[in-house]
Amino acid sequence: MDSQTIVAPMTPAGVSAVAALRVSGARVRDVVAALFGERAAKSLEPRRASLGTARDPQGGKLIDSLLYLFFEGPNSYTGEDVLELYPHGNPLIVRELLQAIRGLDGVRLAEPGEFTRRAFLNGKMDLAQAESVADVIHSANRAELENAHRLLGGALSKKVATLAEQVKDISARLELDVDFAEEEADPDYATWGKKIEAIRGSVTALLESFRGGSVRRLPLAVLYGAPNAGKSSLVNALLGEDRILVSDIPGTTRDFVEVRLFLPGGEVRLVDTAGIAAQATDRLDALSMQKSREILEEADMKILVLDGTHISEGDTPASDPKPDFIVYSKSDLRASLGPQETIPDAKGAALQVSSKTGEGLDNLRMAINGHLFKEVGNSEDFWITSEREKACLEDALAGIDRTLDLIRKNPAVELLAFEMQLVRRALQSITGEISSEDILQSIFAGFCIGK
Ligand SMILES: Nc1nc2c(ncn2[C@@H]2O[C@H](COP(=O)(O)OP(=O)(O)OP(=O)(O)O)[C@@H](O)[C@H]2O)c(=O)[nH]1
Ligand SMILES: [Mg+2]
Repeated sequence: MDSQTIVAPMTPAGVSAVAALRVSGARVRDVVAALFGERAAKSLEPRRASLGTARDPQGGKLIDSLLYLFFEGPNSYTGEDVLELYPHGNPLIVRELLQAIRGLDGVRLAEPGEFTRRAFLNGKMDLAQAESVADVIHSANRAELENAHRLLGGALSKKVATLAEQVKDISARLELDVDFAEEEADPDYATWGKKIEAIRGSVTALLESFRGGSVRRLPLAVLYGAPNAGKSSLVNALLGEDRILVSDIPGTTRDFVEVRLFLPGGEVRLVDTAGIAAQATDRLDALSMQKSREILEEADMKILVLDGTHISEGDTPASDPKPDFIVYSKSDLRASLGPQETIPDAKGAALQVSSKTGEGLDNLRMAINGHLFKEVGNSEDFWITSEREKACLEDALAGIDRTLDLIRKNPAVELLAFEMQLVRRALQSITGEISSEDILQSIFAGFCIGK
């Protein structure tokens, strides 16, 4: 590993209350001395926040007054000495601090993921955990986040270590068995076959759990229905703000409008569309309706909004496209209607709401949440997200299949031992017990700067 000290901002460029920078390496104490003075460096205490005035080591010009925190290696994220700085979140300050620090001898800008890479190389975490750090940062919903935390906690690492241990164990005992069996009889291959089948089952299950997370797309719910049904009002009510123009003129919404809605399971895209009438009134109207139909094709959840004050046979669930959920709007106005107009029941997939009084809105949120987000499984469950880990498991599986094949043919034990060694190596490379510079390069290049 190169011995240079590295520095990078941890927060994105832009104005914020506070920004954060991280420095890691042997020269961290010198960085403190250069920015805050020798006295500050001498009195540096691990894990104690200090308030200081950072000055440019070159000209002595004031950069910012800020809080900083020192972690003494190996008790730090990277395992090296680490300094975290929390200046005011002005990009100008962040840039000046960065320049002042990287201007020092032996200090350079960190590459993406380099802090985590050092954490791996210094044994603070294994490779599967290091990869899950990126998952924790990029999880788009609650379920993904929980999974990422399980991986970071070592759920996969433990599982894989157990499997690798079992392979080693079988391999060792098989050799012993063969030694003893020597002239008398063949070893009991059937029993070993069963044990290897069990390992095969675990590896296959892990492989099948794979869910690529690289193209993260927020789930999409689309509201559609006849003009004036109350779609735009509903979006405003769900958001709690008057975001979209609403009027009693049918055809108020022309283009579709997208907003973000935060639900317990995560963030979703909610789209309000132009009302779809049986007949277009003009060319513009036809174009609007066309756009509504297009976005509906992408929807993960199609929510049909029906005007609850005008329920007639024509606009019930048979509508095109088929809804995943039906909302009867304007429930506040229904009180004045006769009881004969009952709302058709769509087996729990329908709800009455009022954008005026808020009736039914919470239930609608929960319905969208339930439709778009999977329930998080019990705390033992996790899925793998890394293509690299998937490839390692595929290698392991191929090796297991070759081993089983050999066993069926009563082979030389050396051949079996060789194949099982390959299986073990494939499993071990998941956690990085075996890894190469190329592999590390490709993993950490995808990380954020400063992580
Ligand atoms: N009383 C009451 N009026 C509502 C409610 N929701 C909508 N409205 C009224 O219904 C009319 C149409 O509402 P919009 O939200 O513009 O309907 P829309 O479905 O977006 O209509 P288009 O954009 O034309 O397709 C407006 O006059 C709203 O004030 C409700 O829950 N209660
Ligand atoms: Mg509208």
